[in-house]
Parts: sequence; C-alpha cells; structure tokens
Amino acid sequence: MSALSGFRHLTGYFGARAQAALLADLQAVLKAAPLFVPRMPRSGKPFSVRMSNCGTLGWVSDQDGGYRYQPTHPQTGEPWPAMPQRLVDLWDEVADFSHHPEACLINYYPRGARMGSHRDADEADFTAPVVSVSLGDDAVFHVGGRARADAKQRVVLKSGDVVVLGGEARLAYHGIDRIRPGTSSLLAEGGRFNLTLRRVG
Ligand code: MD3
Ligand code: FE
Repeated sequence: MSALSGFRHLTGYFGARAQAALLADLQAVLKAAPLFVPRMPRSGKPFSVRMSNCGTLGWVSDQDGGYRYQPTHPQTGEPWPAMPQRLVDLWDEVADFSHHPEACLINYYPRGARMGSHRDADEADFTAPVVSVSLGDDAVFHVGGRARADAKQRVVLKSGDVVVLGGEARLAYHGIDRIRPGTSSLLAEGGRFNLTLRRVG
C-alpha cells in the first residue's frame, strides 16, 4: 500500500476480545496515571489530544519545559505504571528489535480532536521502530516523507489496527486529520485511543 519503506499497516491485528482485554489494561493504567492536557512549548496552547504514558519513561510537554521524556507523571509526580504484558508481547511479535520498548505514549482523541503534521524526533535511537495500536473510533491518518512538503497518503486506522513505523517511515511527517464519531462501539464515551510503543534511547 505504501511507497514509504518501513511503513506496515496490520489491519485487524487485534480482534474484539483482544481489544476488550487491551482496553481493560489501559483503564487500569489510566486509573494510576490520569490523562493530562499537554501544552505547546512557549505558547502554552493546549493540544486537543489528552495524554498519559506507561513504561519506564513517558512523553510530556508543557509551556516551560517543552517536549521531553521523563520517568514521572507531570501532575501526580508518581512513576508511570508498568507497561502491560500484552503490549510487550505485541512488540515481540512485530518490532523485530533486540530491546523492549521503554515508553508507551497514550493519546486520547475526544470528538473533534486532531494531531497536526509532525515528526517524532525526541528519541535518541531512530533504529528502533515505533509500534502503534488504535482503539475506538476510526481515524483519518496521513503520512508523508522526511520533508514537510512531500506528498502525503491518507490511511484510515480502525480499532484493533497496528502500524509499525521503521526504516524511512520512522522519520516521516504524519498526523491525524480527524476522528469519525460513532464508527466503533468499543469505548462507551466514544473517541479514540492510540498507544505508541517506543525506544527512547
Ligand atoms: C509515523 N500518534 O503519538 S499513530 C504520536 O494516532 C502520533 O495518535 C498518532 O503521531 C496517533 O506521535 C499516529 C501512528 C504513528 C506513530 C508514530 C510515527 C505514525 C508514525 C512515527 C513516525 C512516523
Ligand atoms: Fe507522531
């Protein structure tokens, strides 16, 4: 499907029962590490996406400190909860990498949320892939190339889909254009979760 090397879209990787099990894992994580509102460096403008993390490191952003990984939740000050075994197993199945992920960034998209085009460059080690899991409503995702102006392709990410971003795709511009409300019944509250497993390096 993709001309971009290293982009793998595994549609329907998790079936209904596995999605429900992942959601239960996720709810336990969020009880210990509640979703927070990340803010843009300098401007302090809030993201429309809500975030949390599990694993030994988590990605955070605020007005004063900017984008970074840190071992604790920005509001509770507690260490991030451990990564659920089901996610470590997924990494072992699809990542083809010699070390386990350190971070799992949890993004929650309420109705109307989006994520502008960006590259993930806050990690030191770009040889490791990023592995993404979608849960809940469909998302219209775009992925381009290493330059912001490169042609983009659009892909619909559905609940249970896994995307592996390695090789060239690891440094490609990408984002979420919109969520399609009412397309999944997995989340009682609607919206969409995306989990990204990462090596920070
Ligand atoms: C392509 N998340 O957390 S997941 C992010 O659906 C992020 O929440 C989106 O972009 C989401 O940074 C997209 C798929 C994804 C994740 C990481 C990538 C695509 C990527 C890294 C490099 C290239
Ligand atoms: Fe990203």
